[in-house]
Amino acid sequence: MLVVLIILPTVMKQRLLFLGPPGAGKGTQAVRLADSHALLHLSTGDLLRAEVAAGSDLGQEARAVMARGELVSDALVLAIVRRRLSGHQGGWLLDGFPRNLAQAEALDALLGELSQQIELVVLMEVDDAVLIQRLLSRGRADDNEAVIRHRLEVYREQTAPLIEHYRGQGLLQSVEAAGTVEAIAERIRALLS
Ligand code: B4P
Repeated sequence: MLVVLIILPTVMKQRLLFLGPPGAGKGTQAVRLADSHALLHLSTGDLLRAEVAAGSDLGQEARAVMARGELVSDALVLAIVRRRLSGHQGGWLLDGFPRNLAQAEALDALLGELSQQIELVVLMEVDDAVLIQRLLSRGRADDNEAVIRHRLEVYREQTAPLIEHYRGQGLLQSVEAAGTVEAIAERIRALLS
């Protein structure tokens, strides 16, 4: 009997969203993955810091909010994301956005308009003690212990509800985000096919 094997090419997921507490390593992993898979890396944190550094009106509005560890206004962040995603044809990786349910719903609406859909949400999970240690050693302007603890509270209150939002859409996969950068990258890569 002749057996014919048909091997279909694996289609990698290429519209991704990284979710997780501050310091989980979203930015660290996003830069690597976007580079190796030619994805547009959209980090709202980086884009806001660039506005602050440039001293734009938007940056002046964002500066104090970020220094307190709170969330910048939804309207401002959404305007940034809309500008970057509109007209972009290839894959993308959203890092640090959305940060609350209002942003998630606005993103759903924007992606509907653009006829694009999220293919995978990666939840990066790691203990608070590890997060605090990582952020203290990074030492960015918003990385002192009081502000870090406040950012963790903001995460729990405003961002963590997105876990159920995306689980309900069947998009969520969790990754243990402790260990070496390479080991975590490998866990994430395994979710893409
Ligand atoms: P973000 O820029 O998103 O930063 P983050 O959550 O603090 O860090 P991330 O998880 O990306 O960790 P990273 O890889 O850098 O937010 C900053 C602020 O911007 C927010 O507080 C808010 O004010 C504002 N903002 C951003 N998006 C917003 C939105 N959508 N709406 C409203 N406001 C918004 O890693 C952290 C450190 O750990 C680094 O030093 C890294 O080198 C290290 N590290 C990473 N992986 C490691 C590993 N495996 N082992 C050891 N160290 C590791």
